[in-house]
Amino acid sequence: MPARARTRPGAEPETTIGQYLIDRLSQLGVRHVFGIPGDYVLGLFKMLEESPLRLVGTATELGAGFAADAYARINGLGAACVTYAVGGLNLANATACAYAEKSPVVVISGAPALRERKPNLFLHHMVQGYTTQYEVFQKVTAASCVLDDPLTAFREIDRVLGACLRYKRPVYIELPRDRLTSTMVYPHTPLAEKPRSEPEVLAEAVAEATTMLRASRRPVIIVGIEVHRFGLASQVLRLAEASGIPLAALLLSKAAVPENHPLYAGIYGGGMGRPEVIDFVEGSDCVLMLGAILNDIDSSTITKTLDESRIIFATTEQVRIRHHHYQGILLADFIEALTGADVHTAPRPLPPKLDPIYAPWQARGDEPITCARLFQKINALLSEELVVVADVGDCLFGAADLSGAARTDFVAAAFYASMGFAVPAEIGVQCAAPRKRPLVLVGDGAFQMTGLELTTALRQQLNPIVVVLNNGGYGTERFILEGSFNDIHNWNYHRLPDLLGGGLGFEVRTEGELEEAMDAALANCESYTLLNTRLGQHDTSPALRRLAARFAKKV
Ligand SMILES: Cc1ncc(C[n+]2csc(CCOP(=O)(O)OP(=O)(O)O)c2C)c(N)n1
Ligand SMILES: [Mg+2]
Repeated sequence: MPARARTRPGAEPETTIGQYLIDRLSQLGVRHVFGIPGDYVLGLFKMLEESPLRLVGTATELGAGFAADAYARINGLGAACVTYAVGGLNLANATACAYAEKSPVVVISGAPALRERKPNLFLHHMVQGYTTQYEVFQKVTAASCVLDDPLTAFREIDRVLGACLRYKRPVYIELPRDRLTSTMVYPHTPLAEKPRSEPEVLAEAVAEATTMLRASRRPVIIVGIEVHRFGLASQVLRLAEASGIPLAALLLSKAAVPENHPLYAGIYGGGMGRPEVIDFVEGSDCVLMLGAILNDIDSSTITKTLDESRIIFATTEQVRIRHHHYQGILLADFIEALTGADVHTAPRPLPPKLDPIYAPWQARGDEPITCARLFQKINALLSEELVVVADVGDCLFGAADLSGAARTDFVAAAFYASMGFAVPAEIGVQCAAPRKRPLVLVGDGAFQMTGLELTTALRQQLNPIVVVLNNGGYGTERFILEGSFNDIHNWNYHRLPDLLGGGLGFEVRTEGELEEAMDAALANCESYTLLNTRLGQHDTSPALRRLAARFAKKV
């Protein structure tokens, strides 16, 4: 049995390594841990089962990783717990996704006991040696440790958890099974100290940025993903409101600030952006980019590259104004100081919402459903209760345009772009925010990768609405290069409830059927509802069509 914290008369309280890890996660606001057991981690699973944390068993470790990632995006910290190598390496892709997109996930893996490691003996699941998995995870995490020494284990746990919170990136903790119940005196150290900005550097950077903003006539703020991850959204809104500078977001940071805010211009970026928003941003004479991770999906390389001499680029890692680099400034302090800097901009008209997606929805009975009309219907549905969770493929491009009247959250692996993200991510979303209802948009190809995680949704009594965009294969790849490799076997996705023993399924071929199925989905609060939406093989969202047109013009 795992040892619990105890006190010897006259001594400091003691705890075990496993218990300390659980206590720390709990103190930091983690309430769910996603994963699958294995013999190297069974003891920890038992300890977790007996703790206030809730274990959420998933169908695969990849699913656990995506669920923990989405959970972290909403909750501020997430955790996955798996067995050695077969479990851990299955989780590596999801951890890489969390790293690339700045999501604070704690990966915990069991490992062989130190006392069972013998020369010339391979233990089950081993790859090259005992450090293989640790080395792999060093490449996809911000900090990592092996808790092999009780003398340093507590300090190591705090160091690694501190890095997770500070950098909003995943971390890796490996626990050999015979160290789980090793005891040590319970330390009472706070997690890493809060860093501070260098006051003189901050003042100089703010002075340069203020001069640029005051001299500009058409400035714009681009809201990047760090604004969401580091909880800076209200600060950014205060800056926009105090200065009158309009806001645009990137696909990865969609909904980081409310999309119904009166200063919000839309999503800029990629070849798939709406032309009105691209013109608006590229017509700006000063671009204040806050917390952005620049990448080819978000930045509009296909339309025009923004002029470096007009950019104020500030992230948690650097502040660069034109060609000047400032070190040692916190993003939050920079934003705060700019807000107090008395910058005022004359209002300019925001981009109009011209596309049919924004028109009111009226179902046209037997009319076959198209991708554009599906997104129009979804846009009309958006509410504060819904969280749109999009997978990779045309569902992501289509989702970029969604911007209903209400403030709807958005979760997607929009830059790392790993297929199979959305269904398991939905589980993390609803565990973190039980009052929210995930609306999952997923292609048929991506669904075939991780769609069976709906079994986890059933066990956890979650009620997502899952729209499978069934276009008979890898539509996005088909659009780049046609070939038989883009075809996949068709599933009766709507019959999944028969297999899983729960849920509601609908096959949707017409607008009338979409209407009926969506009404039933919204009314079904008990379980998941799946809509197998039959689309033509070459039917794409308006956003993918724009990308195709711009791409063709460029090459
Ligand atoms: C794990 C993973 N494997 C492969 C890819 C490459 N890829 C990007 S989009 C895509 C097709 C997606 O198909 P589907 O989910 O049906 O969406 P569609 O493109 O048809 O809208 C593929 C194979 C990827 N992004 N992620
Ligand atoms: Mg498809």
